Amino acid sequence: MVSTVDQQNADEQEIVHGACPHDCPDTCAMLVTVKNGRAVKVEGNPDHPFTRGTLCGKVSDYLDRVYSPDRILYPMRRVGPKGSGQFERISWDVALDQIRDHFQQIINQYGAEAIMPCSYLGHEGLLNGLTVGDAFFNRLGATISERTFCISCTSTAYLMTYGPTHGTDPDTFKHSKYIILWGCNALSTNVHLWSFIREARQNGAKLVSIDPVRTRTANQSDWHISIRPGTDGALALGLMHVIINENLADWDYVENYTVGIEALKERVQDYPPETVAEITGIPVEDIVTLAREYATTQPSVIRIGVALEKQAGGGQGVRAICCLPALVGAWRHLGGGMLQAPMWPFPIRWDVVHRPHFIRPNTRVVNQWQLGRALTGEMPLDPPIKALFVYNCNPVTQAAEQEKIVAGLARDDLFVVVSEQFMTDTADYADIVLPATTQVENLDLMFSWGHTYVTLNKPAIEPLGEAIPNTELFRRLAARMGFDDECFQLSDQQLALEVLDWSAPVMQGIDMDLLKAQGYAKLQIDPVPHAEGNFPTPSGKCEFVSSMKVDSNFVLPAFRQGYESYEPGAAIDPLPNYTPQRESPVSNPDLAQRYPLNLLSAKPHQFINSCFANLPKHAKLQGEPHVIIHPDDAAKRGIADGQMVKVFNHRGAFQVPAIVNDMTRPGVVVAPLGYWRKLSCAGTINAATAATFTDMGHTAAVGDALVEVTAA
Ligand SMILES: Nc1nc2c(c(=O)[nH]1)N[C@H]1C(S)=C(S)[C@@H](COP(=O)(O)OP(=O)(O)OC[C@H]3O[C@@H](n4cnc5c(=O)[nH]c(N)nc54)[C@H](O)[C@@H]3O)O[C@H]1N2
Ligand SMILES: Nc1nc2c(c(=O)[nH]1)N[C@H]1C(S)=C(S)[C@@H](COP(=O)(O)OP(=O)(O)OC[C@H]3O[C@@H](n4cnc5c(=O)[nH]c(N)nc54)[C@H](O)[C@@H]3O)O[C@H]1N2
Ligand code: SF4
Ligand SMILES: [Mo]
Repeated sequence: MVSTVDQQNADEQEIVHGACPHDCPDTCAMLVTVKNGRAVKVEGNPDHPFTRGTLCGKVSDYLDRVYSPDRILYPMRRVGPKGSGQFERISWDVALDQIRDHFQQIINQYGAEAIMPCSYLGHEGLLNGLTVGDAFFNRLGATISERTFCISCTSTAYLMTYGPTHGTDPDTFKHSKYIILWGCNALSTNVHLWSFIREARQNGAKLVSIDPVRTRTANQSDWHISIRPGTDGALALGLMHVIINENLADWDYVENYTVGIEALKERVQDYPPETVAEITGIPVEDIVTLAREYATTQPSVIRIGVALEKQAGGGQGVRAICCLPALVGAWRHLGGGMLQAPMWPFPIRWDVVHRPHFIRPNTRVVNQWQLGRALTGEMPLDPPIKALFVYNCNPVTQAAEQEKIVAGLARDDLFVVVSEQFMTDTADYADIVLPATTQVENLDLMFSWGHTYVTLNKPAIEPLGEAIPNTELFRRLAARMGFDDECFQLSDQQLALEVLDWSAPVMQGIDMDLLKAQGYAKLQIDPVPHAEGNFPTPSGKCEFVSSMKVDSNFVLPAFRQGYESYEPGAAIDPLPNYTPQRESPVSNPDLAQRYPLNLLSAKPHQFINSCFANLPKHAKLQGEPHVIIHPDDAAKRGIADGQMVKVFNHRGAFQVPAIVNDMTRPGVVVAPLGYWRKLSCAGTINAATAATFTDMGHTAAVGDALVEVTAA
């Protein structure tokens, strides 16, 4: 048992409490063994009730990342053509001077909005993560970066129904009797939840996986329901049709703790199982059986993944799914209800992390999914973007419309700074590259979007080379720009004390001393929060008909540097509905004629997004980039297993070997995400995806993409 931090023993070995920094719901508590100043081992903290002593296969080799010979350890400037990857070492002083001079010149000529930050959750920490640059860029008056890469759409739909509740605590999944993983490949993407699911199954629970692909999770489930992509809203409405019409609802719960049942009853009449079977491709009997089993086996719980939101109607689809647990009264029970992302109760001080008081009225906002459109001028911007500052993010591989991003980054008149650990596809286009620390080299405090523990990460070793934490980067930049505001003077230790509201009821009994001693602490939350309603919505009830003021342009301020105002968009139906895919035979028959296959992207098992894809051990375990195609679709095109194919549409193309396998549905092809473009044959999946928004939260509908596949 490790009960004190930095336990020192006779041979100068110490164990330091850490936390995995990656963009993963599990936020594992790590123990880092340090010997003579060098980290020699990372392992999962055995005491942490969610980590349970193991790290995943990616991060158990974290030290390969830390000590990789490819780490960026010094500031560099470009000496070859844009994108050539030719750089020379410079000092921090020269790097900061050059950034200040370029910024100053751009501000004088075009105004500060010509500068755009670009960042995401490459680091998940409250100090070094999503919001680390916000105070600086808000103070600068730069364009506001709208960062909706993940769970913006899902969260909007969830909040419309339930408000900011943690929902079903994942720690209680072991009490469930019926678990639905809905568009969630937990064995790859939320692996620590699996041990709780395993316990539930040992106690007799049934596990259902709803996924167009027979993933490793679907394979391990008791029942895999293969669904046509983007039709989940129709399935949920169809399930409610059966539950309501067969009188399987918990009417007492509905009457006392929900609003809008009459409207919902009427809406679901449009979705009888026969219609839903047509839309979803799921047999009628399966729809009916699923509805009956789900309603009558309690406690039941639904865990939704993130891919659901990447469809034109993804938000309303998630809204419809959200209604199910209230309809059947699953919230009454320990281990019953729904899990989206239990991050809502973390008492984050948004005023501290964003410093929104710096934001000037009417500051321009640009969405990062649409970076390619913004950089190439397709999106009319006045002033144009003249400088891009990238940190915690790798847009070339991760954002949609890759060809446009690459073309935009190649602009000679665009000044690009990239803070990174490695020379990513994006860093190749930098004018200035800055070295960033890894997690064992910096302090951080972690929230989680997959459990309800706060975790402390203490630095275990000195920073390598001249690498610095993101917090220090923005302190240095602020000083160089002459910003003398107090917030830019705060040390990491001070920030750690400021970013959370330690007096919030959920933090009762938790202080920094406890975190230093134990490494983590569980928020004080109710394990059965909604047995009697109590939802944090305007009505205090689950809202089948939502009263939340949202429209298609609403984005949570957390995803836009704390900026609240936005241009009104299209109205959103306050009652869940089903919207067909944008790129489908139903909505766009001409396009479907030319490009008949739906391209999906899967999160890679051995990488976290694009992190680790450049490390030899991880790349070997993950295997070659590929596309999975159903045998019927392959036969029609004369494609053999292993053959090199071109996957393409009007937006772009990538080339990979085909895997011919019935784990995917006819009409659906799947390619894993995260492979680096420069380490791939030609392009990667985001060459073919679209940056067009879904119905909510300015998420890009990257799963709603039609392609054709031919022999290369
Ligand atoms: N190993 C690993 N773990 C990760 C990550 C990683 O890159 N690698 N990334 C992390 C991040 S950032 C995130 S957001 C999460 C994502 O976690 P998940 O949401 O679990 O991951 P995805 O692979 O995006 O999608 C899950 C499943 O949804 C299915 N799917 C796609 N479209 C649809 C649809 O329309 N309907 C239904 N029902 N299913 C659909 C896919 O086939 C896939 O199997 O994972 C996190 N964890
Ligand atoms: N087609 C398609 N596209 C997708 C998705 C999809 O399902 N399909 N998923 C989307 C989702 S859910 C997500 S979350 C995004 C993820 O998109 P990104 O957040 O861009 O993905 P990462 O690969 O995690 O990139 C993070 C980068 O940050 C760097 N980094 C890590 N730590 C630090 C640090 O401390 N300092 C600095 N300066 N840099 C650091 C890493 O080295 C890495 O290169 O991708 C989205 N893109
Ligand atoms: S990537 Fe996820 S599962 Fe792996 S160690 Fe980090 S938090 Fe845990
Ligand atoms: Mo994500």
